[in-house]
Amino acid sequence: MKVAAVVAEILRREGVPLIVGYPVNPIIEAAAAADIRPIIVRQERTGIHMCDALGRMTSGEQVGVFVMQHGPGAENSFGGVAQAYADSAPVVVLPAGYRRSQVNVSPNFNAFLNYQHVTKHAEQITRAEDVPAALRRAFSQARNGRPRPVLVEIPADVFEEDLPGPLDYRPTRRVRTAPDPTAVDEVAAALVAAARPVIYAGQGVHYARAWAPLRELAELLEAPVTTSLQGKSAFPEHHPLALGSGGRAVPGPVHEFLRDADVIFGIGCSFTTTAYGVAMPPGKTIVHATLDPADLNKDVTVAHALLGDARLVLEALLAAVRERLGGRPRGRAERVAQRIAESRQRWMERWWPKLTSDERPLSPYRVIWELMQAVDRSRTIITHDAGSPRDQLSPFWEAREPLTYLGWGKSTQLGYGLGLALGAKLARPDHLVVNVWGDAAIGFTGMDLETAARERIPVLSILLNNSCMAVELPVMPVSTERYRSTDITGDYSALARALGLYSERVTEPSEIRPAILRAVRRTEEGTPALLEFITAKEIEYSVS
Ligand SMILES: Cc1ncc(C[n+]2csc(CCOP(=O)(O)OP(=O)(O)O)c2C)c(N)n1
Ligand SMILES: [Mg+2]
Repeated sequence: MKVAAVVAEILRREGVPLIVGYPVNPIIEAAAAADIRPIIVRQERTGIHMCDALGRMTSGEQVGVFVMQHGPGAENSFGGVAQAYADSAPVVVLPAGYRRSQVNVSPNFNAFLNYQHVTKHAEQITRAEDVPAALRRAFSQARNGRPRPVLVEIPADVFEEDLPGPLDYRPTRRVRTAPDPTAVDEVAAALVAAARPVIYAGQGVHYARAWAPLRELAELLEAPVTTSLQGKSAFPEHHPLALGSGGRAVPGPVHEFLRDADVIFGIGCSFTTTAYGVAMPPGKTIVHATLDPADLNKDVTVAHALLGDARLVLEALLAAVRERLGGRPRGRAERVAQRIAESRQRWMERWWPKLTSDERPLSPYRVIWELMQAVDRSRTIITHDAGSPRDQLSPFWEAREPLTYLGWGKSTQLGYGLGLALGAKLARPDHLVVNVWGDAAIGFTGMDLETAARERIPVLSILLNNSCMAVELPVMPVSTERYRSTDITGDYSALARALGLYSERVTEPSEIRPAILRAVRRTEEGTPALLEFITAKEIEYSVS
């Protein structure tokens, strides 16, 4: 059995229904022969983003596998792997390598060496017989602990060899870790004693599918809940205790309630310092539950800590809090909910003119607001891109069902959203999947719209075209004035049509919703669509 066939058989045993890749890598042929669908992208970065979304959308159950060639393929994949590392998504990355005699010789790109700091585990195969053990390690690491990319580099001449003897491979599994019972008791006491607790939920809640116990704990403690961008949709945002998600731009209640809190309970989060997340105000008692000990006391000083799978942590806490409260909430919920509703209303009143604006060029806020009203949100998965679209979308998009919003920003690569949407659509073909991006973002990965058409992955792409990098205007006034350095141009609906998509260019406010409905219908018929909205250079965001 040749090494590529061995890899394909291991993928089959690991339950991998499809791989994403870019030639040349012998695993593509071997996978096809083993009835594993290979999806070919137009550049490696997008393919890795797709795998990243497969992992995120399935709570790590289906680990995406990406394959590419040695040298340029491995070099060009770096951004995708770095993004998955920063935003904690599991991906098994299988680059081919230069032949063993050349792989460690300058200037050949050595994936094992170069990917050290953007993977949680990387190795380079030197003998055919080591392939099964290396893949066992890779899948086990991808499934366990903090989800992040892993990499196994297989030199080209190893692919030419046969596995000596029969394949002995058992699929790997996820094993959950439960928290220290003493710490559970300590944290339960701290949460019950808190006068104004706020819960801050991160992506770990999605990976652990801990949505139900999160909600139960919030209702029992009668505590308001906010999320990180990555954790957005972990708690229903139309719930009376929901503050909305954090990010650079946030709904009004988020800062207000965090400022007012005495205890902040972070669950399945890292409390990482980032421009695309809320900073915890000073002087708060921080309670931190995470499965990664490296997170503890990293960016915030922690008063109480729990280590473990978010679901097991929340279930243990629920039992301990219930016992302390005699099984019932204390009657605070109504007052808390009322304060949240008042705060939200003040915030919405401030933004209402933009959300309903009749201006031309269109307000991006109006486009987002119309989109939210036009689609069935409980069956829609949406993601933003870098730039203003993220800050315009994330505060106002009210996510109701778990994993209906793919938020990101620990790294923030322009063009990430399209690959995420393609991967999410593969994971949830019955959902409408939308990416909202700007005209700079499409410049990075727009050619992969062709992948959507060719591979029949009917996503809806919402392009906010303001003919510039608006988010950079405040920091580039001189270069803009003298050299038009923030200006960019393009007819992206023509581009999308040329690549096989359904597309419209929308300039009239009254046409926003009808165009969205037409495009959604086309996606339901199997055709990906791009709507290009000609928008104003809006640079006001909900940041305070
Ligand atoms: C790969 C990469 N390079 C640079 C940046 C920095 N950056 C963030 S947003 C942005 C411009 C965004 O422009 P656009 O997508 O048109 O959105 P707009 O703000 O105009 O709505 C830049 C240069 C980035 N996030 N990613
Ligand atoms: Mg722009």
